[in-house]
Amino acid sequence: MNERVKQVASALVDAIQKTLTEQRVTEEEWRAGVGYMMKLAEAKEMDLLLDVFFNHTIVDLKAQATRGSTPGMQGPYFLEGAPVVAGALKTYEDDSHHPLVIRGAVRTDDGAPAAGAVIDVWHSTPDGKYSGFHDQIPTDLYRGKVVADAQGKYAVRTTMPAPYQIPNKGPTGVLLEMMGSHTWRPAHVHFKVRKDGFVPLTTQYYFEGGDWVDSDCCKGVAPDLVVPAKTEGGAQVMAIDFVIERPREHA
Ligand code: MBD
Ligand code: FE
Repeated sequence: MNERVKQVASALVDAIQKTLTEQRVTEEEWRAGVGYMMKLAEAKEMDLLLDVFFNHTIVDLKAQATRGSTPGMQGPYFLEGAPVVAGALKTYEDDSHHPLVIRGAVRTDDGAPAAGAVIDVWHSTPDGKYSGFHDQIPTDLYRGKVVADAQGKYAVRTTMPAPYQIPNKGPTGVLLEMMGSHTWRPAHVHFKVRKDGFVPLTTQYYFEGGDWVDSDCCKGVAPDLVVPAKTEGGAQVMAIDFVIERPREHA
């Protein structure tokens, strides 16, 4: 027996049973639902579907409790082993997409610089794919670990990510469309900021005025996570200061 699993899983089962009853779901519809879940597993989209519908709920709960920066969704495309990069993420060699500079500082919850904090940065290719997951794109492209200096400052160059479309022919995309939603996420950059003794900060940021910022199919956009449009020397600038917090004694 596991008390927590019992509590949460029992509540989920109750909620589903209640919905099946209220909606007077037929046996035929039930079978279609079971078939759908089988297809989801076969297409290896279980994590995608769960992220699309529920990751933002978990993140909203985290946001209510943090003294650090606003958290965001991790999404399904984080890889733990990204290379440490100096100055720039590796991109396609012929990537002529608009340059992007991401820079700012990492501080701790008492305002001190978070020297040596490690920031995992990852985002889509210019054609809206993720390395290591789509089209056999090598895993070291468009992702890397950026190390903050002694003042907590960091900067990294890359190229602009593109809006990301949930694979629209897979089971997740098909369901979203049957539910009357589109399958697009606004262009975004993912971050995971870590330093020993602090709670890891997982978040993602969006570009003001970008397509789908107001109608993200994953409902991941919080006002704090939209950065103002700013350009400098021909590059788009994403200026982000992060705050990481110490673990609480009574979580
Ligand atoms: C993504 O790129 C993403 O960030 C999330 C949260 C869900 C699906 C695709
Ligand atoms: Fe993403």
